[in-house]
Amino acid sequence: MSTAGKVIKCKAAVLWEPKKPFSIVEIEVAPPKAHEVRVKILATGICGSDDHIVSGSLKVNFPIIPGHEAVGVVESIGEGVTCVKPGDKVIPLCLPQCGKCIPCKNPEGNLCKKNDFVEIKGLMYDGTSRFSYKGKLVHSFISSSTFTEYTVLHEDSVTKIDPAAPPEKVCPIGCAFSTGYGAAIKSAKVKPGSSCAVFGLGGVGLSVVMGCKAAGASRIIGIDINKDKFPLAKELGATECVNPLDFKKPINEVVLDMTDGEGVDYSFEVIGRTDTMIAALASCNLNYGTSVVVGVAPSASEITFSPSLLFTGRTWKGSVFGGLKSKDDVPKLVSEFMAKKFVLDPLISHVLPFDQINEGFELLHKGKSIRCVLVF
Ligand code: COD
Ligand code: ZN
Ligand code: ZN
Repeated sequence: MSTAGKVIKCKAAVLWEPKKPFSIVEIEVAPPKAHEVRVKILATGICGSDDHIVSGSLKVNFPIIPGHEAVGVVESIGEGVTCVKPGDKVIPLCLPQCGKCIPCKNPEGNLCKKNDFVEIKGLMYDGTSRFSYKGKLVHSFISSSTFTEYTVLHEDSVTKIDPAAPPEKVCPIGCAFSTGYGAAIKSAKVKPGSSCAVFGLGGVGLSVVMGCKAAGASRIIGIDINKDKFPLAKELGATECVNPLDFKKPINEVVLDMTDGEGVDYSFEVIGRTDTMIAALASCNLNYGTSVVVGVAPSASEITFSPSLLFTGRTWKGSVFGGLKSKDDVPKLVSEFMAKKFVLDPLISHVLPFDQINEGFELLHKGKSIRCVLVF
């Protein structure tokens, strides 16, 4: 029996307040309105940003259904939707691409004006939610909400992918992989034969390493305070790895020593700390080096640094979703994965049933997981 046009009752992981476990409850998911799409989620990864909601460092409206790195299948579409049809395999886009706003129209832009990143409201464009629990409104998260059997997305926030793509393998393309890989190839535009330093070797940092390698970098220095991250970083392309805790001098001086005093051509901060943002900047060449900030520091933090770090010519820039155009680039990355241009398996350290979501977050807290994927 078709569920199109009807309210669907399904399981979802709802967070009622920060610093509490998720409760899996039966919610109601309203049918998609005009230009919206209802999607059955097949697999969803747990990302650091979801954990920022749990820890309280990311300000959102509660109750909320987090999750934004997933693969699903279209259940039904609202009036006027032409980009997908029921049965299509899709990736929800935590960063929308409306195609009409100024950043969408600029070839170098990707922070679509319809984003729910900058000021997180957790509502659809019309200011309402499609989620409710016992009649009470439940908020969505960054245009996606994937810790639920069914979600409703605006058509700007969904993209069709190769139907043969394995859901539990390609879901990191919905966030971690694109964020890291794109930071190297699109935001930094790493050149063949160049040198790179990647600060932080979690799922996003390892994706930066893969991007640097794909771009033809000849030297990729991985930096992390957890040496257990080194073997995988080397497998994915790091030519050497260093642990700042093994040195008495600051890590940027270590990187200069390793590069005959020149510094690297490109450095990436993929931790989310202000001290490592400065260290990464100081690690790149003082004249033509580029340093890319990928990590998001805690909301109230500020940076003090010597302007001479920039005066000599360095470029310091940020990168959101790897600078990629989400709706256009996500399906391309899925196709490249299917064509074996890069691997994703090493990023997926754990696969758990959806009901074990709290165990998945525990693995992340203990530093044991790169990506934990929940399957429905
Ligand atoms: N020096 C070196 N390494 C460190 C230090 C330090 N002082 N502190 C921590 N680390 C290492 C940790 O050991 C760990 O290996 C790594 O840094 C961080 O990895 P994870 O696994 O905790 O995190 P990731 O890789 O999943 O994500 C990191 C981000 C900083 C990218 C993430 O938290 C973030 O800020 N994301 C927002 C960026 C974005 O655009 N997101 C899009 C939607 S979510
Ligand atoms: Zn737009
Ligand atoms: Zn994410």
